[in-house]
Amino acid sequence: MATPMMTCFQERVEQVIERLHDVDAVKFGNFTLKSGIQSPVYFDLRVMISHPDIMVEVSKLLWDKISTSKFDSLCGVPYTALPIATLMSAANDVPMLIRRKEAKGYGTNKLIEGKFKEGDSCFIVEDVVSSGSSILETAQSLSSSGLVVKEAVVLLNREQGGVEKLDANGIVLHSVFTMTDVLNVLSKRGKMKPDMVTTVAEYIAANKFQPNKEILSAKPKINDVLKYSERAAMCTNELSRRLFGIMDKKKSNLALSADVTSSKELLQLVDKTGPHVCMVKTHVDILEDFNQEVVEKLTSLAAKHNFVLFEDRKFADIGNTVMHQYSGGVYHISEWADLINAHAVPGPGVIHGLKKIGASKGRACLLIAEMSSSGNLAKGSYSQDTVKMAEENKDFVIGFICVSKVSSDPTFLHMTPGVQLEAGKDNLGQQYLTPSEVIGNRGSDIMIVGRGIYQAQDPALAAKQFQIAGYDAYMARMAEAMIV
Ligand code: S5P
Repeated sequence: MATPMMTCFQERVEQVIERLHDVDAVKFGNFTLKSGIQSPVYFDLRVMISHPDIMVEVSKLLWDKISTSKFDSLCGVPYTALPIATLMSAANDVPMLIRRKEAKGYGTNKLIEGKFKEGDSCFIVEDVVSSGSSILETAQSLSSSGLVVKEAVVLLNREQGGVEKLDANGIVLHSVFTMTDVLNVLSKRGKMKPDMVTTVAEYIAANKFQPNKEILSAKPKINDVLKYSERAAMCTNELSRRLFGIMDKKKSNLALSADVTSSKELLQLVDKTGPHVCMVKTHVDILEDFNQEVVEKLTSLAAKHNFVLFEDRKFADIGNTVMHQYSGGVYHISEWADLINAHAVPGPGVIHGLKKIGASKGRACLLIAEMSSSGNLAKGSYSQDTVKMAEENKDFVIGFICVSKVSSDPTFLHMTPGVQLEAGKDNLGQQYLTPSEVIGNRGSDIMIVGRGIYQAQDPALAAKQFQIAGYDAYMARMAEAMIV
């Protein structure tokens, strides 16, 4: 029963909490959460979709929470919040946007569905927040498409750091109720046995986010909390030091894979996208009209826009042969490419041969520890042995081509190909992950993007979008490492 002092809003919140309990969206017992933690309370708010009356009331409560804010559109985080946002949008005549989660693989390749223009503000809607990662990921997609996200609203705040993490990323989180509110309401309304009330209260207290110094420094994930500038200072290799410095200065962890086949197209593409990248990767052997003038122009563009030049030659032969391939032939790669890469399959001789040519010129090499294509064989012990080989040759090997972080050494660079704004694949085995997955979740340092940029209608704009998405993911990863 509501007390006379209780506001109408509070009373409605209590009723919804009780209804959620009645339909088993809130359960008490002994549960193992996705994180492996044992919990006496379990929320499965998805069951709401089977109860339209609850959905409608929840959408009204969420709306009442945000009705004084100003925004151009709403965006529900998939999946449960999608229909909730739809109800809010329809009832209040506010446009909605949808952030695509799955690959579309055809058509416009749009990341955000719905009509908007650059600079429009969007309010994010979510059902439950724990650490805030899902909201942050959605916010990053929206902002990389030109939208401004300053606020989000959630039905249930689990009080596990979401508010703080979002705040660190410039987003204010509003919530209708917290886990403590759920406990208070259900115990007051006689829905829980007294010993369960104590157990849940203890669980909430033990898992509650405490923004104190000890927690901030509890789990430093070494190269997650180190800034590019700090990592630059730790590097003994001149090229990796320079590269981290460029990433810091240009706020870019984007490498353009400039896989076009005419020199003119290559130079135009690189000049347009140069301001947004820390690196340009080439396959000179696909140029139909290669000549030395092209590489001279490329190196002057590298100086003009301040990026590193990486020839993706993937050397994979015995030391003596790769020496010739690297220094001679038509391309004279060692004369102009700052960085090259090699497969570890021939053994350390491939590195020693390349080093003989490149080290004295200040060049460096990446080893291919993993690949992005489906069915590739670079995995498990092969990848681990590749990392060992790199560790033994740190004077010349400065990092890896990989699809997730393979070494915790902060002076090694992790570079990941197979990146698009939407996950998916091409029809020849290439597999794509998103910038937030690659940089944010998998701990890579640089994302390599080819067709996502040079096949875009406006490659410079696409490069800018990738630059923002990649840098936002890096900042979010840093913020997360600080509060985990
Ligand atoms: O495992 C790999 C390694 C590399 S270097 N997978 C890759 O796709 N690459 C290269 O990255 C590939 O040769 C191409 O130049 C680029 C990816 O291009 P996109 O068009 O698929 O983005």
